[in-house]
Amino acid sequence: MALTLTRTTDDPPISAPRRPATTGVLHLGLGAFHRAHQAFYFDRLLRNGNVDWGVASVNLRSPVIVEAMQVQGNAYVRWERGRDAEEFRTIGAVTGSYHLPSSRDTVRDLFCDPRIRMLTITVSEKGYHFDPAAEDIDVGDPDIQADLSTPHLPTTLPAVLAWGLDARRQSGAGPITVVSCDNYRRNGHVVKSVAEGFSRRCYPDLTEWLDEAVTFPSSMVDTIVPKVTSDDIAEFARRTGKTDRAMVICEDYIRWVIEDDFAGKRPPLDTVGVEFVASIDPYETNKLLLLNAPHSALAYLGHSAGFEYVHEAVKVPLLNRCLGQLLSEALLPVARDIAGTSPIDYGARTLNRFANPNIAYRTRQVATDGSLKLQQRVLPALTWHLSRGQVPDGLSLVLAAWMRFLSGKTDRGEAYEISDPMTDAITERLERAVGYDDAVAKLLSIRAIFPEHIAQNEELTARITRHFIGLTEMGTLRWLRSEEAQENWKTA
Ligand code: CS2
Repeated sequence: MALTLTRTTDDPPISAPRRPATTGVLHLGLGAFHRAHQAFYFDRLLRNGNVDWGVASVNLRSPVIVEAMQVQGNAYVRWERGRDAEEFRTIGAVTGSYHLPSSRDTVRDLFCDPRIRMLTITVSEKGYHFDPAAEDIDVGDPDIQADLSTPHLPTTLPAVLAWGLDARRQSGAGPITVVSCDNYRRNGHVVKSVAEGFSRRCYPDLTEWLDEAVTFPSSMVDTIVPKVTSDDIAEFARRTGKTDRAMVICEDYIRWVIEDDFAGKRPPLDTVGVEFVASIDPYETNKLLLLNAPHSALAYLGHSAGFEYVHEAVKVPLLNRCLGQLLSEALLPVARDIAGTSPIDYGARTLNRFANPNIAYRTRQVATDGSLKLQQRVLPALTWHLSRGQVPDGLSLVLAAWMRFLSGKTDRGEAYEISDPMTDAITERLERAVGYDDAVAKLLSIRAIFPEHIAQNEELTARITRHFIGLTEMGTLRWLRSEEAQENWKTA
């Protein structure tokens, strides 16, 4: 990728932190998003001289990034890339990196540290093991079953939370605020439900304490963080003479909104750009609707059409028009009013952000875990329209594009693996399906994804099927260009 970027900070890449912080935050899920987002805000606090909010970061499964962080003394570079400006910034707010399976005692001690008042989480949607119908942990999930039988060796988020918080209760370390930073609607409610669900079964004394001493405010996070490649690391080394195996790349847009419901001391994040609000509802609705939904739409259509990256796909006039239409007809009508942020401007900015040529975000990365992502990003808007007797064609197209993606082959016949927690259910349905209609019907019949009112809507099913056949038979771009596809938009 050609970088025509200009600005760098004085900050020498990967130096030791200016003033070491005391650990005030525990984080679960030491992925790139955490290093580019929450750690950045805590680093801003540290730069302002506020040393109480360093972050101890724990990875639940892989040791790879933990080892890279440890080798670098937990410092790493956050490489922010706008369209024509860049910034290298050393993040020094991480005070320790831990791999849960090999550091259980240390992690338990962190849960029991009274200086830690906030616990943040990024484990992606599937990490919650949440059963939305039961508002509980997914007890059918093999990982949850394993944790239920050996709760002292937790591996999943619900089990780790119950185990760690129970240790905190017993230690008398006091209240704590748990903040989910994943793209889940009402993510505070989701994380509370899974923590309670696990506690009820394995730590009965904990449930009352959770009510008294722990709060779970929902939060909305927003910044695009592509996967770092070995080429990126090499390019960084060429530019700076340093090798950073924990560096992150991100765009120059960032936002974090948190419900103001803290148990005890609240970090002064409002001094570094975080917004504390009474209700997260409009913020998360608009983010999922106006950023994540078009992101998924573009990912499924773009990937099938042969585009590896989001910024390439969004430049294709046909796909760009399609997203514009999706936004104006299906998504913006559902958006909420927020003082100071117009949904139309946010939506337009979204397409601009996708087009940033210095952020190489893989369409495949967005396309993974569709069975969970679509439930958060697309189905609520669909429910909104269906309850008003409308069937927006754009949303039917997104679902058809996802179904098309599940075939495991691009329009040019290149094969790829489907990565989704519901792959088994999906494959089983598709293998039994006879013809397009049946495939659509069978996928819609997966109740863990599609509620009855969506699956049973005949007009919606017909529209999805039409798009599914068109996309598969003609290929993505030819279908979208066809008169029949254009006609569908008009009749919605
Ligand atoms: C993306 C998100 O991969 C995906 O599913 O839609 O990670 C997106 O980049 C972030 O939510 C942006 O805030």
